[in-house]
Amino acid sequence: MTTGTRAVKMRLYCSKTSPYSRKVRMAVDELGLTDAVEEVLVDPFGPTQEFLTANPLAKIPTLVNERGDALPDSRLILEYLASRYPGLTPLPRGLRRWEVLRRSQLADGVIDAAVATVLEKRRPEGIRYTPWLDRQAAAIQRALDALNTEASFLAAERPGVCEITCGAALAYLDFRLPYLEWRKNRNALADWLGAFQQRPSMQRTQPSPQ
Ligand SMILES: N[C@@H](CCC(=O)N[C@@H](CS)C(=O)NCC(=O)O)C(=O)O
Repeated sequence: MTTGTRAVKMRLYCSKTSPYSRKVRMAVDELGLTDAVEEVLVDPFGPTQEFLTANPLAKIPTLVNERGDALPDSRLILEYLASRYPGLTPLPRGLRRWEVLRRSQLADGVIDAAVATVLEKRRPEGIRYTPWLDRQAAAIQRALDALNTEASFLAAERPGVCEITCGAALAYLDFRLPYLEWRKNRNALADWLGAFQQRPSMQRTQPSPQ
């Protein structure tokens, strides 16, 4: 009979195409936690009861941690993992903290607008709302212009929450909205992603159909 205790694995409800899920999957990889986190692939639009019990909002990613608490948002999960496990560049203290959080929020906003675009385009053509799509595209372009002017602050080594969010956002544009040609006139951001994409955490979390 085995008397040893086995560490409880965390469970990550996620998909291999969701950019929010990718943020968490990258962080798990960067933190060397792949053996400690079991990925449970779910479709938030066809959810299982088990997933709905973990997250009544039916959104991925959701992380059920070692204590059984379900964390229902990528930013929250990244904060949780970064506070418990060493490996990511921590948020700076003082005023620089808000600069990093501001940039991360812009990148999260790019993901929000890109996901909204993808969902709108899934509606039958006759009931797609073009002004809404135009609004999302314009928001993406403006936010990328802002990030491009600040790309020198993004690290290629030992990423933090901001780099992970930017990497997931830009790679999602390549995956779902390539027609936006986001690299045009944004060399700094394009160069940064080119280097960042070589990281194993980016390579191992490439989108794939489930
Ligand atoms: N703010 C959330 C957004 C999560 C989110 O919207 N995920 C999408 C998948 S890419 C989802 O689950 N959508 C289902 C829905 O909106 O009902 C986060 O950062 O985790």
